[in-house]
Parts: sequence; structure tokens; C-alpha cells
Amino acid sequence: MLIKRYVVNNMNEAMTRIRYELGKDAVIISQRKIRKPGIKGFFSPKLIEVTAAIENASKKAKEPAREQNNLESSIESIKKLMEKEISKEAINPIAKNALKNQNEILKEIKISEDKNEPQQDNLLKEMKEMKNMINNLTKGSVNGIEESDFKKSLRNKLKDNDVDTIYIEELLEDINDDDIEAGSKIKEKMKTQIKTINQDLKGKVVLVGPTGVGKTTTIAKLAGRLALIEKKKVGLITVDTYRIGAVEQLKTYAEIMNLPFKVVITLKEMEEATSQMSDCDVILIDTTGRSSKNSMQISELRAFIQKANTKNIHLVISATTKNKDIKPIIEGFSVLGYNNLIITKLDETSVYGSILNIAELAKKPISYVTTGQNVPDDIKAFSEDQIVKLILGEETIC
Ligand SMILES: Nc1nc2c(ncn2[C@@H]2O[C@H](COP(=O)(O)OP(=O)(O)OP(=O)(O)O)[C@@H](O)[C@H]2O)c(=O)[nH]1
Ligand SMILES: [Mg+2]
Repeated sequence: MLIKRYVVNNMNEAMTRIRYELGKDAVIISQRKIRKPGIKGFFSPKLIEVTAAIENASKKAKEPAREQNNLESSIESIKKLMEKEISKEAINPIAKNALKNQNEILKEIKISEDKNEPQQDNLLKEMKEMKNMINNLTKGSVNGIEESDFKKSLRNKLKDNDVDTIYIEELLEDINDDDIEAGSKIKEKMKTQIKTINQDLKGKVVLVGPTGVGKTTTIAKLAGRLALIEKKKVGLITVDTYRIGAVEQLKTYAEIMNLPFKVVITLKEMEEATSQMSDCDVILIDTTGRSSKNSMQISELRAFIQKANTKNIHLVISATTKNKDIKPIIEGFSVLGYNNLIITKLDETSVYGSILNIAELAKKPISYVTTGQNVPDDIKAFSEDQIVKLILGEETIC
């Protein structure tokens, strides 16, 4: 008995192929719906896997004239198949070599055919082997191309999205080529690497981070949301006395929103300011942008944060930060004991792998992301799912 498995788009296709290859006596022994392997499978129509069998597979071989015809048509169809395969742009080198060898075999067969050598049996055997090989090759190469291309394309996609190589390999390590769950597995793994936190801000909240990442703007956005939308009592403090105009920036927002505002220059003033605002539901504390390389400045900042006496510290970092700059920032600011991340300027980039790199290195949850300069609108508490979709290019920031 000869049993063969076909993966087809519909039953018509299956019947045609089965009749052609196994003859009219073949019977279908099973059929089931399957998906294409890989992430593409999720978005493609289902395929049908049909298994057919023929009771006496050698019957046809006992009919020489018919077999000769079959042989000729097989050679033709194999040649066509091979031409088609070879012309495929994305064919992998292993498949290409195998097909080249097949071509050689075909040539030999053709020569012996031309010489009319009495090698029918050998020829038939060789043909059968070759057909099987081609079948496997075609099957394997289609899947191979698709799957390795799928894995390759996923790797490239993550690379293009600036995900660090080390995390790409981590994401792909458990993914098999024929893994129909690949897409969801990658997403789930990403969700273990990126955590978000949807918190109800209260008490003293400090924002720290490198210069120009959007700390002050983010404080203004948060103040707007908390005071104007959530109707909370909000106080603003800035220890930003370093940059000319920095105080004015937050002061302006405080005035527009009619919020209490204090400038803190000394450690003592920090204590005083926070106790004067003790009736506020939330006190948002803005800090001077610092270079993570300047440990003196960071230590100075640490002293202010200690005085503020809070554990609610957010590291603000831009999504546009170059990969190699992320680590020094994450590590440089770690002495401040930040426990959340705010990732800014998502609107300034079209690739979001940096978010994964930041989250992986910091091992802290993302509390907010900011998506533009508008106060108070351009701030969001994204879910893990939304961030993963951004990184995979399934969602964009409009
Ligand atoms: N495109 C875009 N720009 C932003 C975003 N957040 C802040 N900005 C802009 O970034 C610039 C710097 O913002 P600031 O809030 O002053 O940054 P900072 O971190 O307080 O800067 P320093 O106090 O100097 O360290 C301003 O022009 C902001 O409007 C954002 O989410 N997207
Ligand atoms: Mg500032």
C-alpha cells in the first residue's frame, strides 16, 4: 500500500493531484484543516491536509506502455517543477544545490532514454526516488523557504525596529520552523520582558533622567491629567535650578493650571516645600536633567530625592535614545533607586525596539509613554500588549 500526504488549498486540488499521482483507485483516508506554520499562518486561510492511499501501488508499474507515458509525463512535470523552484528568488542554497543534483540525474535519465537502453526497471526506481526527493524537497523547500524566511524576516523586522541582537536571539531561541504558535510565543515572551504598570499616582512623585528627554513637559502633562481630569489636588516642585529658564517653564504651567508651585534650591527647602504641600493628593517633583556619566551630579540629585523621602521615582528616557546609550543611562541613574520608567517621544521615531531594550536592561515597569509635545494630551499608560504590537510594527503612534 502506498500512502501519501497532500497539503492543498481545497479538495478539488487534492482530488486532481491524487488522481494524477496515485490513480483513480486511490482512496482518501483522512483529511483535516491545518494552518501554515509561522506567524503568517495566523493571517492566512486554512489549508487542508489530505492523506490518500492506494492498495496496489505496483499495479501501474506492470503496465509498460502506460508506465512509459507516465514516465514521460513525470519527467516533464518534474522538469517544470524544478524550473519553477529554481526560478524562485528566495530559494535557499541547500534546496538550490539539491535541485542542481536533480537536474543532473534528469539529464542522465534523458541520455539513457535517448539511447533507448533497456533500463526500464532502474529508470523506474530512479524516477520514483527522484519523485520522492523532489516531493520532499518541494515540500521542505516551500516550508523551508517560508519558515526560514519567516524566522529571518522576523529577525530582520526586530533588527529594523532596533531591538538589540541579544534580545532578538532570546526571542527566537524557542521558535521552531514548523511552529504554528511562533507569533503568539514571541508576543508572550516579549510580554515577560516588558512590564507596564497602571498606577494611581499619589504622594510624592519624582521624575529623573538625562537632559532634554521631556521631564518637565511630562510633569506638566501629569499635572494636567491629575488636576484637570481626575480633579486631584496637585502641587509642583522643581529642583531644576541649573538651566536658565527651567524654573519659568514649570512655573508657567503651574500658573495656567492654578497649582501651588515651589522652587527648591537647598536640601532644607525640599523638606519645607513637601511639608507645605502635605495637603496635596499628589506632589510632582521635577529635577534637573543630568548626564548619567556625571556621578557627582547624580549624587547631588540623590540627596534631594532622599529629602523628598519617596519611593515613587520614575526614570524618564526617550524612545529615540541610541541603543548604546541606553545602558549607561539605566545604570548611571540606578543609584537614585527609580522604580518605574517613563518613555518619551514615541512620536519622534517609527521604530520602537528601544523600548524593549530599555525595559530589559532596567527590569522596571513602564508607567507612561509620551507621544508628543501637547500638554496634557500626549501621555498614555500603555498596556504590555500595545507596546509589543508597536515593537512588532502591528501598531503605530498616529
Ligand atoms: N516630540 C516630542 N517632544 C517632546 C515630548 N516630550 C517632551 N518633548 C519636547 O522635548 C523638549 C524638551 O522637553 P523638556 O520637558 O524641557 O525636557 P526636560 O527633560 O525637562 O529637559 P531638561 O530639564 O533640560 O533636562 C521640549 O521641546 C518638549 O516639548 C514628546 O513626547 N514628544
Ligand atoms: Mg526640565
